[in-house]
Amino acid sequence: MKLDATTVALLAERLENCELQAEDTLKITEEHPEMDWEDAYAIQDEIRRRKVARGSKIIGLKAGLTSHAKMKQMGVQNPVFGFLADYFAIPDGGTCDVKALIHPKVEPEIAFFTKTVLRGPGCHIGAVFAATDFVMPGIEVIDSRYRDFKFDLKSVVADNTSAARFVIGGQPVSASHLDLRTVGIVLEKNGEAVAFGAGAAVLGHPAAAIAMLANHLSERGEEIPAGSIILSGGITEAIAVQAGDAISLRVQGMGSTGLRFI
Ligand code: 0L1
Ligand code: MG
Repeated sequence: MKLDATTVALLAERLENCELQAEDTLKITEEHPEMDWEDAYAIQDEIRRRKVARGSKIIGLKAGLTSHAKMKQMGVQNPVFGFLADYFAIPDGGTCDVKALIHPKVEPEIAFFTKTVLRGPGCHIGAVFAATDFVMPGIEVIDSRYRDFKFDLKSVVADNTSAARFVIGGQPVSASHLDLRTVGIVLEKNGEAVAFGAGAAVLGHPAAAIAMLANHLSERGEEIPAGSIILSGGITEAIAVQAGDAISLRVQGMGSTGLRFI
């Protein structure tokens, strides 16, 4: 690590306050170009600790930048990992108040629900299938705390990978009853199809993102707990939204989910 504990705590406080007050900031590597990956995840961990200390529950995890479309959109080459707090969840068909966010975008994803612990190293998609109870369509609402979504990967990791809200809906389906590589998705904004794709856009198979997450956590002595919800990453590039927009995601064989921005 290059940053001391005080700096990590101050950066976590600043980023979390930006999230809670819907204010943006410059990417933190401007001030701390020396920060490394350990620092970035340490800042994210401190944000997580602050939320838990205030009574939030961590209900799941997320993989981000797992598709070539997202990597190209963001100009990066590696996935990143974050956590999902209880208050990020929006009921299916519910509303999301844009006043609580800075510049939200939506991503169509496949959500995995685990029934047993999943741990690396050496986690592979077979182990992911064995540990998965079911999968469902999910829409992630991302909201980078960085001005104009201008960041680098370490700044994004520190900022909990832009996690903000999500909605899950449709049919719970056994992961082995569908070929998640060829499952087609359509994302609609105000009734118009704005993004299309198939599961294979996520690292060749969305379960590969979950395996990668388990292997990443094992390097830090952690695991994916049983009973987690995990967002496997956007299948297409992210779509900007504003108050008044209605978003729905249809996933072949899994039904649909949606939310409205107010
Ligand atoms: O979930 C994601 O793919 C988002 C990762 C962070 C980068 C961004 O804000 O787009
Ligand atoms: Mg995402």
